[in-house]
Amino acid sequence: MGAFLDKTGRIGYNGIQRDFRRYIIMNVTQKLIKAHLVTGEMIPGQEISVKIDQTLTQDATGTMAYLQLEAMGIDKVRTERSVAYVDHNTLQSGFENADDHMYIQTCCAKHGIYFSRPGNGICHQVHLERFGKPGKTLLGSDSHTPTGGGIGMLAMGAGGLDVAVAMGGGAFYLVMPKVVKVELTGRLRPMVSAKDVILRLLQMLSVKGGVGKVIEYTGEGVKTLSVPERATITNMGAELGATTSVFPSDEVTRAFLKAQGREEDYIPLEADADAEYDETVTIDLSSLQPLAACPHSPDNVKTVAELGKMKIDQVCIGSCTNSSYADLMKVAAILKGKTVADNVSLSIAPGSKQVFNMLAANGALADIIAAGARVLECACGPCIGMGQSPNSAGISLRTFNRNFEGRSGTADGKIYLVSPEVAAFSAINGYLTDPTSEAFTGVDVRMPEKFLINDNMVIVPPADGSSVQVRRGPNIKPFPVNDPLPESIRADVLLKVGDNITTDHIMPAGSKILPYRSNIPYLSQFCFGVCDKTFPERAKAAGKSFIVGGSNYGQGSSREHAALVPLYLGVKAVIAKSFARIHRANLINSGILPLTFKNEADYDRISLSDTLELPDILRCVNENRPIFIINHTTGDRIELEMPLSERQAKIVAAGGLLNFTRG
Ligand code: MIC
Ligand code: SF4
Repeated sequence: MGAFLDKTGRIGYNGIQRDFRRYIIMNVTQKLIKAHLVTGEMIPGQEISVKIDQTLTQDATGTMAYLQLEAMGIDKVRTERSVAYVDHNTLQSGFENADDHMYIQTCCAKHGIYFSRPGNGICHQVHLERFGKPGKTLLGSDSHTPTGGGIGMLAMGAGGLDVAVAMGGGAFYLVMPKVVKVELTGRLRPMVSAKDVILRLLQMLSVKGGVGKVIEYTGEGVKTLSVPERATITNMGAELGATTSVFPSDEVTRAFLKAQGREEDYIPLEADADAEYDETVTIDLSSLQPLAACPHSPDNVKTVAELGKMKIDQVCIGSCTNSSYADLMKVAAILKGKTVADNVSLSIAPGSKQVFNMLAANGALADIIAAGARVLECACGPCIGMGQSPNSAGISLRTFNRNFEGRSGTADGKIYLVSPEVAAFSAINGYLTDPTSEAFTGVDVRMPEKFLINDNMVIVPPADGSSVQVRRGPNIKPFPVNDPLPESIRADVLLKVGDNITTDHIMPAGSKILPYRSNIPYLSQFCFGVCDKTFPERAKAAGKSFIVGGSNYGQGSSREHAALVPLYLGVKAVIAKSFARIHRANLINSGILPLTFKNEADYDRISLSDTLELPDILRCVNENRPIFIINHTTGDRIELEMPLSERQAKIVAAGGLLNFTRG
């Protein structure tokens, strides 16, 4: 026990003499897990827990995480570094968002958390630049936390409650993942981008291809990718449903950290020569072409060439996937001296103040402005529907990571996910453009030797925050807490949905709703609004209900609101073909049962409005007995499954993690 990663990136063991250190053949993922393992065995499929070194929150999930931290009675965070970012709810069209920012800021001062002020940038971009460290674990209340895998971190997304527990020094529980080796060979051709690498992988593996897996990149091609390029790839690994994605930490990583004035944070970390993997995929970087994910799923990928010169209405450049200095320098070079086409609205949101400042200092921003781009603040912005919704049935090209139906704020908007190169050329031409077919290739952006470093928008917490008064505005309402699991549950099916339901379906975001992330009763009116507007009212009236879903239920965001709001509305269980990782954990944490069909075909044996009963469910959970449900409407008896670890069974029986931790 007591394994750690030493300065050379090897696993060392405390209490064993240096010379006798065991040295076992491992891949990067296994090394990172081994060095942080608290409980469990590293056998894929088994529950393990790991120590968390760093945490991050963003404001849309952060308020809930800090309310939960307070409810757990934690005075001061026990991590090496915890950072709270404000990047999602930066539109201040009323008092709500500003109130939430104030709440988070004062909470940070009280509990020892660094506070990244609004304007400083998108959490994942800033964390990569200023705080992430190879060899460390990072847990974030945002599904794109795996961005940190770009510098060799084990970086995972989770619900706010799990992040609150980690801030209090508690371990993070997860299923030991399988490790997929993605062998990169060759080198990207000019105008083909890191975005095309991850889009290709999504095309190959699909939005559920990564569930229960870590995607680990190896091979000669790795060396040809800069840290921001690697981060684009690990960021969008979230769309594969993967637990996380990781690159080795090498000389490229060292150069990045050095340029960020943090060379001392570097350790090398690579897979041992004969390391084993559960699966292998090979991608020849030299053979890739510019790609686009078509509406409404990140895995609906086609080549830009085959889509042809489609007329477009909007282009949005930014988001935590593609808003680095290098990305925006490429965009500026393409836009220089040109004008955005008459039929196109182009918006650009730099990922961080560092990026924005550097573009301003070197004149690239002037080129962007001169071309007619609408420059937005450094924040998530249009990616989460905070403004820039496209026109009716509008076609929008975005360098973002998600194109779920309705997420842009325009119900019939058609969103295509593309690289910065495709986005910039298309904005000028007014139609979808394959950049490899353009004559202009004068884009050769090098990583700067030194980034512009100015952390003045990060507030360091006082050593003793005990006298700080936490300021709570009227937008902050208490969050719902479940009752312990009853002996049996009888209720009606109030919603039946299909495959790949996203958390954006369950609990939409956007500028009208997002400001109410701290107000579950208000939010509840919009639950499943995209699928069935009558659901909230019917669920409230019924008092308790079941939801039936298809496969990969709950993919996408880490927002625990997609569990807390159903909890508030009385949903007792979701019966689905399969679940996405973070959402399943959030359901368990809320005490909502995540049940799966033993035989997927039984999905057809339950209809909307059927009355179902889970007899003796408490005993089944406590004693790990087979679970079945009775369909009183049809008389059917349907076998279900709910594989829970011992700890998860206790959480579910207690009615959620908060009840469980409070004892
Ligand atoms: C997203 O991209 O969907 C978000 C908004 O960043 C979410 C978090 C949230 O819903 O607040 C995520 O990815 O986890
Ligand atoms: Fe923000 Fe979009 Fe990234 Fe989510 S995916 S963190 S909304 S930029």
